[in-house]
Amino acid sequence: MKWNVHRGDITELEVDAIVNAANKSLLGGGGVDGAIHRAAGPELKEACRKLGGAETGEAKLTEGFDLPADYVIHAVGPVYRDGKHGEAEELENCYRNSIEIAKEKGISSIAFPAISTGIYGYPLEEASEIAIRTVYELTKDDDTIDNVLFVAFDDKTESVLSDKLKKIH
Ligand code: AR6
Repeated sequence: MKWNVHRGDITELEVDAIVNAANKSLLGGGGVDGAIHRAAGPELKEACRKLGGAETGEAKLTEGFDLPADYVIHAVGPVYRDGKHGEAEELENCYRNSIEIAKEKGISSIAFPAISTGIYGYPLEEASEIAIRTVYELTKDDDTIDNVLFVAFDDKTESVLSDKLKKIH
């Protein structure tokens, strides 16, 4: 099966690419971003410095360095305000742009964290709906990407993502 919810730490996954829930500086931070930078080692930060930051909704690629994953796709999720400031479109763009990079690179397995649902405060139900719908639509007819993992770090995220995934296919 192509799409699965995986409960665990994204930094441990042996996939072609993991996606990072980054901020606009792309220089690291807390949450999953901090975990990815710690596991990848200091070379990741050096590589990120050369990217010159990114806008909300954008995604940029680096190697994975000490991670089991070959690549990291750094996507900048929106900070949630009230849902009326283009947050949904920006979140959708994170997933869309990450998939686009994966296709360009010929990546066959990719893992996503629940972008924006931690420190950035995006309501979990809505963010999960956007994540699953966007990724499913962009990969269902694609031959290159054959394994997509939606990574949940806690019970609630696991149950909401699993629910949304069941409903879509
Ligand atoms: N593996 C998988 N998921 C994780 C891990 C992990 N190791 N650690 C946390 N999560 P967050 P955001 C989950 O806050 O909301 C950073 O400072 C977490 O439980 O990491 O997009 C950046 O630099 C939640 O479900 O990202 C930005 O400034 C999900 O990952 C800001 O946080 C996203 O939570 C981005 O905030």
